[in-house]
Amino acid sequence: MILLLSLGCRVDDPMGSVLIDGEWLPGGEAGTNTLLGGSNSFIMPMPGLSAAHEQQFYSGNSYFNQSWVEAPASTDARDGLGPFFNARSCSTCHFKDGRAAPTDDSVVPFSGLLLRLSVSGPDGPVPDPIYGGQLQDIASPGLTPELTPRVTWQERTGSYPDGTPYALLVPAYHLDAPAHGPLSTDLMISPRLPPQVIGLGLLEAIPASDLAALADPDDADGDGISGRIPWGVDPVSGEVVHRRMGWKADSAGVVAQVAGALAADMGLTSTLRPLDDCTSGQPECLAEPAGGEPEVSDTIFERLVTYTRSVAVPARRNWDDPDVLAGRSLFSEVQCDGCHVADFTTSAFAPLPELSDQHIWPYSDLLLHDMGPDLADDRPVGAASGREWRTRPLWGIGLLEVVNGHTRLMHDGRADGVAEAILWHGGEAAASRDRFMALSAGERAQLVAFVEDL
Ligand code: HEC
Ligand code: HEC
Ligand SMILES: [Ca+2]
Ligand SMILES: [Ca+2]
Ligand SMILES: [Ca+2]
Repeated sequence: MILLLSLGCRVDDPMGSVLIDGEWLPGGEAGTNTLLGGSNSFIMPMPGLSAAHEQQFYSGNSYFNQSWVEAPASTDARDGLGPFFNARSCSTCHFKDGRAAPTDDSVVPFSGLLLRLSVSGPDGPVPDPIYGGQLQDIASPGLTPELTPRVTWQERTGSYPDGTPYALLVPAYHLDAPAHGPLSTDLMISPRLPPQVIGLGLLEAIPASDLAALADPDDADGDGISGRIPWGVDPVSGEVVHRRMGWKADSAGVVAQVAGALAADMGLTSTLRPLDDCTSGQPECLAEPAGGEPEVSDTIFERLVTYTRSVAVPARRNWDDPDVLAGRSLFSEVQCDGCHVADFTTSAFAPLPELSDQHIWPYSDLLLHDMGPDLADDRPVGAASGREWRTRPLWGIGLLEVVNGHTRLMHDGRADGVAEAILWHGGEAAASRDRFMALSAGERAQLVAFVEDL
């Protein structure tokens, strides 16, 4: 059947809609791996890469997986970790390029979930004067970690209109033993789970004009869904761009995100982020030795960027299953695609020309949406308000369980599985959620089966 599709046929589904040629290759021919499942689904290079870029992919892969060490060390190419950090390697949080799960009730340390911090400033939020823009719960020897974060979960029960009960978990965050001075009384916290890092170069290659055409900031068409462009300065070009990375789209692109991850998550400086995450309120942090200036050389940085851009998206597995096809129609019917926009064609992409002109299926408009008070972190950042989140691409989502052994979804991992994720949707997505809830149990299962095939 796979052969049939790649020869250009179309498959009619029972609901009468049509599976489009190539839809089972969400990253396009250049960007999809065709492993068809398994725990290595997220670690493959995009098949269309040139030989030179593929070599850089494998080199970047080793830096993504290696553990960095504190300075000074005999191994100059991998020292500089800390003084404050959350993990020793990218792959601790993005294991096999997937996502870590949030920790259980009161278990420490956090295994990948990050807490971003800010306080109110005269012109908007600014980093906390002592604890900075992110909480690090590990420190180099001799330093005390910033504090001990803890999460507790409370059950919230409800039922579908047909009477089927459900139980959701509501997280609460506790910051124990602040070691560097009292916490600000107006401290704002944003919890973030590490997402899978697949297909990111393809997301960068979507023409900005195609995304802008989807924005409807004043909801002119009256469907209850607005969608704003996350404008922000790109630290590389200095230009105002449509920011594309992060749960709140507060990072311009892969380059900015990698520099930010190195500096804030691991305490590793680069040309773009030359300072560790120490504040003037943490003099012992500022006094620690550095592992070079910068700690991550431009060559290693570029390898990491090429790698992070060119991890392939997995092919769909059961696209022709009748339930999956029915779920595909229901996905549009209840207007999940008001935000999770199915497909785009990439434009010319200078960093990796191989990714140009690909028909891709990320299921996201990459716009900011008000998702209601329950999901709000009440911490504005970049263009996003305290209630806005960027539509998550859904590609690869069905393989998280086989890759990472869990099914925790949404920005803080509060949802276990697709149905719970939908139940958490509010704000602009409330009408779509309600339509989902009103479906029969069988139809709900079909819609979930479709999402799990992505
Ligand atoms: C301590 C855990 C942790 C470590 C270590 C870490 N990340 Fe992440 N990563 C995250 C979290 C959490 C997010 C979501 C951030 C956000 O929404 O602002 C993220 C987001 C990303 C994204 C954006 C993906 C998207 O879809 O928006 C990229 C790219 C990325 N990380 C790459 C890296 C690289 C490369 C490294 C190593 C240099 C790294 N990360 C290290 C936790 C981590
Ligand atoms: C108004 C826009 C909007 C609509 C409509 C919408 N979503 Fe979402 N979706 C989002 C945003 C934004 C997020 C990320 C929210 C967060 O993490 O807090 C998200 C997250 C998700 C996630 C979790 C993704 C992950 O990687 O953890 C799933 C699954 C999902 N949506 C499925 C659906 C389905 C199915 C529907 C239709 C019933 C739907 N969504 C309708 C905007 C929308
Ligand atoms: Ca350092
Ligand atoms: Ca900090
Ligand atoms: Ca609208």
